[in-house]
Amino acid sequence: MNELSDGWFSEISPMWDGVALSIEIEEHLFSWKSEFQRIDVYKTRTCGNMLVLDGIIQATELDEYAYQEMLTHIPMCAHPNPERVLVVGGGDGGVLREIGRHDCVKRIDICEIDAKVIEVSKRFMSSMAVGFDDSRVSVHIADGAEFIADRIGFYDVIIVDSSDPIGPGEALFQSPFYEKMKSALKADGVIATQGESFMLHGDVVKSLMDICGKLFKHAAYACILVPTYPGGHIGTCVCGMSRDPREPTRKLPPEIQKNLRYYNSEIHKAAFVLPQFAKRLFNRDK
Ligand code: SPD
Repeated sequence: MNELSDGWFSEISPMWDGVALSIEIEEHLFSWKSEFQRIDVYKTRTCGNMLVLDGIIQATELDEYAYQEMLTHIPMCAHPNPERVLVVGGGDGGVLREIGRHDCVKRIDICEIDAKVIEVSKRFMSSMAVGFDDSRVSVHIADGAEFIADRIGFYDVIIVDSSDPIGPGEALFQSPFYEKMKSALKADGVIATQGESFMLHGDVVKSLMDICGKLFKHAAYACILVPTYPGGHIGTCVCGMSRDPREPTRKLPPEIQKNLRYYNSEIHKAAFVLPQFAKRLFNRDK
């Protein structure tokens, strides 16, 4: 089976062997091989513009809000007063857009390895890339693990919006990176990372949860519904030392909440409720 056939794009990967989501496309708007990966943008028939890295869907204009809101507002609302925030990856700007809704934030660093992703998102995915317009944002084109190495006890919240662990995102799923993130956090800081699917990639999610469980007092997995990700869902692994991130410490003010489409305080808590197989997978079935 080919990635492009008869006007349909199919997302094929060994990470979901024998299963592929197909999306009907109207136009192949852009294709580029950067130093790190192949970047494609399609105009789809029903999902708006779609950003694809190395053949894997990163975001469609139809449903990107679900992932970006949850990956952002869960750690941001688990923290009582996040002022310094770091995004690793996230070159499309969607997570920046969501962080920017929080008035308490004073500084937002984004460390994206591939400058071309930012450039392409600004051109074709403007409803997400609007996040770069916030004056609190500083952009760093660098490797995330190297960037955080010398920032000790600096951030209130770190959000890792990575691609899958095949390709440039691989190191972001391994223990040394989590150790560095822990060092870069303040004592009461919170981390949220792209946590993959507990149904399709149990081994990857278990390994992440094991790494986090050893390093942090609190480590929990929240599920997010996203129709255009494999299996229709994805997760985020949320960790901290001083408080349980499953409980929001702040409710978003009505003027922010009214502009969101997925996140609210109820789904913050509910997203962490695990099905039995996942409790077993994470050894939390007691
Ligand atoms: N299987 C693809 C997971 C992609 C997660 N990152 C998406 C980036 C959107 N900001």
